[in-house]
Amino acid sequence: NSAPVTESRTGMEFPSILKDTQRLLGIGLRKKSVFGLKNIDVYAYGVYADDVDVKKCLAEKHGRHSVSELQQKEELRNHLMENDIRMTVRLQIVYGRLSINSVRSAFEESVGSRLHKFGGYDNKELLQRFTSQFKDEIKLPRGSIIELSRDHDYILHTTIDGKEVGSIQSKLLCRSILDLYIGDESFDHKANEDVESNLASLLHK
Ligand code: DAO
Ligand code: DAO
Repeated sequence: NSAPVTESRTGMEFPSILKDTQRLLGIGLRKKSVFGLKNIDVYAYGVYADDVDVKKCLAEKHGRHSVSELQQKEELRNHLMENDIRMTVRLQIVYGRLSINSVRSAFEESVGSRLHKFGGYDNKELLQRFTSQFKDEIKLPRGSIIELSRDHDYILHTTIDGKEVGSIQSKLLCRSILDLYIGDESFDHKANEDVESNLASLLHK
């Protein structure tokens, strides 16, 4: 089954398979309120994970578990974020007037808070290494595609419209980015639920 999946609120379409082996597990929407006045839809996102990595890693941990199904689903999502599983978060820009400065400051706020949460101290250096990839000349019109891919050994590759803009090896950075999208306080709980039910059905098949 390889038809694209549409994010219903924005109409953005996501391929169901990425990089040959990564399967779409969930879709969400990143909104932002501006001046407390209105909510803008900034981008839609799709969360993908490598099929083989998922089965290998999660089957070991959950194959014969007898915990309650609800508890198991949350655990599955956490294992996905914690372990060396190849994953991609694909962002498709909806808001057509993003400036690189607003991207940078949103990033510092949202990723910064997660680096603090998981690292326990201010990771200014790591944050700056990542934001230094955001060159002033980058344009992100509506429809632009940013992919944040975690490769084996926790290397995070960033691409914009298919071109790599940088890569950084950091387990903490990878974990922090994934947390934005499928963590307990993610941008869209719909994505968490999708991921949980898709992981559960992958395992019980
Ligand atoms: O100032 O025009 C504005 C509102 C911009 C909102 C910016 C939200 C940025 C979210 C990060 C996007 C990352 C691709
Ligand atoms: O939505 O607050 C957020 C987090 C945005 C993270 C997006 C990372 C974007 C990296 C690519 C930017 C290139 C200019």
